Parts: sequence; structure tokens; C-alpha cells
Amino acid sequence: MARISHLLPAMPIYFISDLHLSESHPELTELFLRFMREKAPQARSVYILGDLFDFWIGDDEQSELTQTVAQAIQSVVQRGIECFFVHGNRDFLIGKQFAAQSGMKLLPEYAVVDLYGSSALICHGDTLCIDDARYQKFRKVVHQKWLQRLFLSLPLALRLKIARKIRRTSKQGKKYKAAEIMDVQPQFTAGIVRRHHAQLLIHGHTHREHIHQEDGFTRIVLGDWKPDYASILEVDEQGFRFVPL
Ligand code: LP5
Ligand code: MN
Repeated sequence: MARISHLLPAMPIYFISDLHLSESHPELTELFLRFMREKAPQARSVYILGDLFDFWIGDDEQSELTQTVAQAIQSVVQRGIECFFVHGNRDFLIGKQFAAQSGMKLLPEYAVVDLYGSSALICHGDTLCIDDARYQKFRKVVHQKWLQRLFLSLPLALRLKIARKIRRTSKQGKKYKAAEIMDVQPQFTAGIVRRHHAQLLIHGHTHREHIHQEDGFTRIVLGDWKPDYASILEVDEQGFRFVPL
């Protein structure tokens, strides 16, 4: 019997991250909407590996931006294309309410996905940058559930003020951090990949788009989105590649 699947055009899986969508950059939102209109409908599934938004202060912040993004994802999900989301360091507060509103499925910090027979470990990438001790300390603090609940109970205007303050401190602090400490730590990363028995690692966060051949696995780093460039990884039966929008 003929294998029908070979006659059908291959449906790719897309990976994106670090779009940092915000009201101040409508051209990035436009790019994302174009991706959801033109590329996502041809896909088998779409994975967003964190930092979709510039920052997230709670699912109850219903702005034009959050609603537009939710609708764009929802319309793709309604066509039968699964959309998955891994939290980033900017939008780790995205919760069940926004997941339901957009139709995205929330994944844990590390997930292993089968990519046409190869197993790929996916994550945002911030947890691999263990030499950035100040960041890891900060992360540990803001990932405490009680503190998140407290933060989410504050008035939106105050949450916005705090988030902006942290963003400013972060931007300022990065000027004094060496580039190497803001990259993944090689031995630690290799250990994590080995423990998950993966052949591939796909992550974002460092914004250094590249395909690295590491010892025993391939590490694919997604880039951040710019008004004139969208970093999109396409995976199908033939392999993987970055594709233009
Ligand atoms: O994001 P980016 O690329 O600038 O830098 C990241 C790390 N920074 C962050 C912070 C995010 O940018 C902002 C997150 C906003 C979240 C909104 C809601 C938060 C609510 C809290 C809920 C309990 O992740 C940066 C890394 C860099 O990546 C590279 O990997 O270096 O790490 C830092 O900047 C951490 C600093 O070193 C320490 C920051 C201390 C901030 C303390 C501010 C206290 C303000 C309190 C105001 C009341
Ligand atoms: Mn990030």
C-alpha cells in the first residue's frame, strides 16, 4: 500500500523565542502576526521558547497587545496546529488564564520533544547560564510561588512600576557583565542534555542565533526578533534550518 504521507507536503515544526513584544515596538507585533498568518498555518506545531513579551506582569493585564497576540495564537490553534510555550525570564508569570485565552499549552522548564525520530531537549536557556550568579540568585527569588502570589495581588500600576524598575536595573547591569558569563555554561549544559538522553538542544535567551556541533549533541540557539529580522527554526523530515519570514 502506498504511504500517503510521502505524497503530502512535509508539515514543519517551528521554533521561535525572544520576540520581546511590547507596545513600544508595534513593528515586532506586526512581524509576529505575519508569522502566525503566513507560516504557522502550514505547520504541524509551533513552539515558543520564552520571552514572547518584553515583560509580563499578570494574566489580568488585558491590553490591546495581549489580546491581539492571544487571538493570533488562538486562530492557529483552532485550525488544529498545536502551540506550545516555555516560559522565559521576562514572561515567567504567564499563567493558566492567558494559556486558556490563547490556546497555548504551557510546558515545564525543560521538555523533551520527538522531532521526526530525534529527541530534542527544549528550554528558554536562562537556566543554562549558571556563571551569571547574580541572575541565578535573582531567578531563585522571583520563582518563589509565595512571592509571585504577593506580586500578582498588587495593583497593576504598581506591578508595572516594579517591572520597569527591574528592566532598567537589568539593562544597566548587563553593561558590566562579561559576554561569557551571559552565555550557557558548556559542561553544565552538556550534563543536562545527557541526563535527558537528547540528541538535540534547542534554546533561546542568549540571542546568539547559531547551530553548534557540540560533543555528542547539536545545540541550536534561536535569535531574538528585530523589526527587520525574525529568527525562525524550521524542522521537518529532511532536517532543520533557519528560514526567512
Ligand atoms: O532580560 P535581559 O536580557 O535584560 O537580562 C536577563 C536577566 N534579567 C532579567 C530581568 C528581566 O529583564 C526583567 C523581568 C521582568 C519581570 C516582570 C515581573 C517580575 C515580578 C517579580 C515577581 C516576584 O531576567 C539578567 C541577565 C541577562 O538576562 C543575561 O542572561 O544577566 O539578569 C539580571 O539582570 C539580574 C541582575 O543581575 C540582578 C537584578 C536585580 C534586580 C533587583 C531589582 C529590584 C527592584 C525592586 C523594586 C521594588
Ligand atoms: Mn530571555
